Amino acid sequence: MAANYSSTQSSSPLNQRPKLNVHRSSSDSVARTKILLLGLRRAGKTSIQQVLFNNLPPKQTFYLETTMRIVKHHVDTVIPLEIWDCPANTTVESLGAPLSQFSTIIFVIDIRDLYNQPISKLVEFIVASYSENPDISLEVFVHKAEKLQEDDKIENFRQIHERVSDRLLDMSPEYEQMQLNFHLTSVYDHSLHEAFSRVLHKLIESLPYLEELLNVFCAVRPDQ
Ligand SMILES: Nc1nc2c(ncn2[C@@H]2O[C@H](COP(=O)(O)OP(=O)(O)OP(=O)(O)O)[C@@H](O)[C@H]2O)c(=O)[nH]1
Ligand SMILES: [Mg+2]
Repeated sequence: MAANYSSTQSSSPLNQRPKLNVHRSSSDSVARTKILLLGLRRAGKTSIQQVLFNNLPPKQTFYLETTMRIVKHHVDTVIPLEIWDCPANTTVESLGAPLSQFSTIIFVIDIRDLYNQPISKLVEFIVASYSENPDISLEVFVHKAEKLQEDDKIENFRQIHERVSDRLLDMSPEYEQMQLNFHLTSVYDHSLHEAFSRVLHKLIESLPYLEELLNVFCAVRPDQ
């Protein structure tokens, strides 16, 4: 199982970049890249969306109410996004859209939640995406990381990763090829912004070319 850790992650080669699934919604003339935000109840999905895109102070996330139905947020970053904040009981069937419409799944797991339930839910979505949309980016935010001391943080992170990998391998050896990216995140520090920025980088198709152009520019104009 290929896994990338946020702190050591490097950008994937061009041929491994997910193909962009850009869809136009009826209420909006802009083609938006869709991101699914999934996870168990109180994992922190809405907090992540609100802190990143609505400038909600992290402490105020305490007052957020449970999400009862899918809420679609339009966000204009470098590329226009549509982020689907889902209730905890969302399944592949109840999603109301095929997984082929999405470019990325961000699955949020509370770092203290080492039990079966979140892993089973994550695996259910991974398996469905493997057949419906193998190009989808699978990102796991091991969230509320600031709650644990450094050693426990690393240990829980490792265990969550190992359990997901073991479960997938038990189901089929072909899942070994799947690329899963794990990130340690918290709304209380920069880790959430860093993780989301890595997710976004993969979605900007022109980024490698821009980087290359800037490198050339710096090489020919070293004095600038
Ligand atoms: N310590 C800590 N608490 C967090 C963090 N992110 C969210 N929370 C808390 O987690 C609780 C649940 O957050 P929500 O954002 O409502 O979680 P959700 O996944 O949207 O929950 P549902 O809508 O019920 O599925 C709130 O009390 C937040 O304050 C974090 O990074 N660290
Ligand atoms: Mg919510």
